[in-house]
Amino acid sequence: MIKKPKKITVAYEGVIQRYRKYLPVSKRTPVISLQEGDTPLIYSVYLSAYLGDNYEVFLKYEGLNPTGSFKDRGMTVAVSKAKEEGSDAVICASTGNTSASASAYAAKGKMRSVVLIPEGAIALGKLAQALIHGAYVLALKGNFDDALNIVKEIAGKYPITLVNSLNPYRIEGQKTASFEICDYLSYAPDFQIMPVGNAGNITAYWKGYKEYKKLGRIKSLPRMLGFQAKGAAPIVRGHPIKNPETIATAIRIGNPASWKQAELARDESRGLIDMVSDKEIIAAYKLLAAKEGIFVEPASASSVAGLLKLNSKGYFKRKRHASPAGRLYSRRKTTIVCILTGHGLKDPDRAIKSIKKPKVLPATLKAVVKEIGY
Ligand code: AN7
Repeated sequence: MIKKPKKITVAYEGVIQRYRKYLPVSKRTPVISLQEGDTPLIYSVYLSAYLGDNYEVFLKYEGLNPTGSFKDRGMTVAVSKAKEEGSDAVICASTGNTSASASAYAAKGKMRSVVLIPEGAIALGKLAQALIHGAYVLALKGNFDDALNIVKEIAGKYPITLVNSLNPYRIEGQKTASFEICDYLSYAPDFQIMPVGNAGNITAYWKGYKEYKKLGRIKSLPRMLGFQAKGAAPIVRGHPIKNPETIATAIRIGNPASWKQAELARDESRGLIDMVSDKEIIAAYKLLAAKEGIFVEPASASSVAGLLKLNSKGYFKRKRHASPAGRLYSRRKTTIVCILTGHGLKDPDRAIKSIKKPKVLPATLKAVVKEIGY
């Protein structure tokens, strides 16, 4: 008798395969994937205890995507669709992570990539990524907003596909992160906190939550709480910032492309968009590393900085019984999810600048033992 072969376990294949029915892809779409997504939602022991008995805080660690940031979720869809439509080149402006992701997916898809970055203002790891993946990297004497204006014009005139989050496929891919959160929790969080730069990601998460609600997968929607850096907070201040400044270079953006959509997410969810200072960002950055063992880049720490800022004002207590769905939290704790958008290794310079340098000793047992206190 011939034995039936054992069922072959198919490895995880990335966000397009997992969420295919909710994405604008068909059988004809060539899937260009690096197995992005499926990132951990980590229960934060420290922050949950810090907020108190009625709260549970989770950290969505998007730094564990293949190129180290959430951009991969959007890039797999944008690059696959570009390929499907016959394009052989992609272009983006970037504060770093978009360029790292675009160049990796373009390499996988055998496409050319061109990236425009603000000179001297992107983290070293991100620059290394774009270069090693073979992108045509151009450093402009200007900021991200200047670079974005140029790539928009180029993509409008020449046969090269724009893969900034103005490309709607980017938003489609990135919405899968909210699906994962809901699938994991089996409900939607009460609050979601995230950094806001060009505002594509807050747009994407909100779209994802609304779609899951419509499909009946979740009963309520989270309040969307976005945080900009104080020196780069156009949405909070209500006008574009000409010369944005912050150590969180990823969100050093003065005129976000998805400004209106971010305000819509804020208002529809009855959330807020606020700002945190570089000092608050660095404090949260160090806290995550020291208390949770999670290394993020500074921009990502702004979500936890925002959590701490709102908590100190009693925000979560006031809002506890008034979620958008109007339900009371009798059966479970108030759930807060902070999005950690990028990996700490992206910006090693910042880590080294933030912490005391290692002490230099003579290479002897005696010196080491004495120094560590034995
Ligand atoms: C780690 O790479 O804009 O509000 O060009 O890299 O969707 O822009 C990066 C943005 C948050 C903000 N966290 O997201 C780029 C770029 C990290 C980021 C954001 C970015 P959006």
